[in-house]
Amino acid sequence: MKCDVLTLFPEVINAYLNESILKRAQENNILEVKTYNFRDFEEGRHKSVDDAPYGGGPGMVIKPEPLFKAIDFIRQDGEQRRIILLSPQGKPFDQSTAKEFSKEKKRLVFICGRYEGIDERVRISLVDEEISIGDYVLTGGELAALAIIDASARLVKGAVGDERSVEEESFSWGLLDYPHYTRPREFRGLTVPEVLVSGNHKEIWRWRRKQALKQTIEKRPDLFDKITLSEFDKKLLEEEDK
Ligand code: 4FV
Repeated sequence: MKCDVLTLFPEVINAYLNESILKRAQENNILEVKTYNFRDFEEGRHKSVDDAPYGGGPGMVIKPEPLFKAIDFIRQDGEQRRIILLSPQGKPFDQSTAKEFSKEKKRLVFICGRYEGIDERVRISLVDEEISIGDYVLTGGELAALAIIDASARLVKGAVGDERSVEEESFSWGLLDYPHYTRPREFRGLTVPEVLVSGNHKEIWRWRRKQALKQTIEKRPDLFDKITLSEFDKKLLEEEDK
């Protein structure tokens, strides 16, 4: 998975990517992330990348020139690219998009806005797709770019230690996750469900599937409505809890 991140704060991106799983993924050439400060592509003494909005109103808008020049520059290597703008107007990001990006052969270019946003001509002429990580307004697109790179890169084969942890995670079934427990067996009077220490892997699997289904019904009925219940799931949900 190869990415370019256009941002006014490359250190924010590098700081997060320089830890843990994502750091190792870069060391193992599973993930490559290049950051570009698009202020570097602005001429003029002040290198100002923003200006007042036409039509008036509060705040500032990022000018088209530095972003067009930055994209022209990175495209010189002739590599195929998908140019992604992070914004609240974008298509909601989800696990299926993460899966798609984890397999993408083209370089993913993330444009991180700041201020009120970027000049519309960037979106019209350069952007292939717009993505949102949620219905709220951030101060910048960096967190959105990091969330998308994180959720996608961890699905690349070899990124996480045990592949099962991404294959078997409930979201890959379209469900919320089942509860997780670890030692101690009893903590402040709170105990671990018997089935999980029974060694009966079939029963453990049934319990986890049932918990994932129940959690999704309770917490995310919108997600539950999207899944097709198997006969097994229907019987599981009808069964009384042991
Ligand atoms: C955002 C989001 C987001 C909008 C103005 C950056 C900010 C500022 N990006 N999902 N929600 N972006 O709020 O992706 O330029």
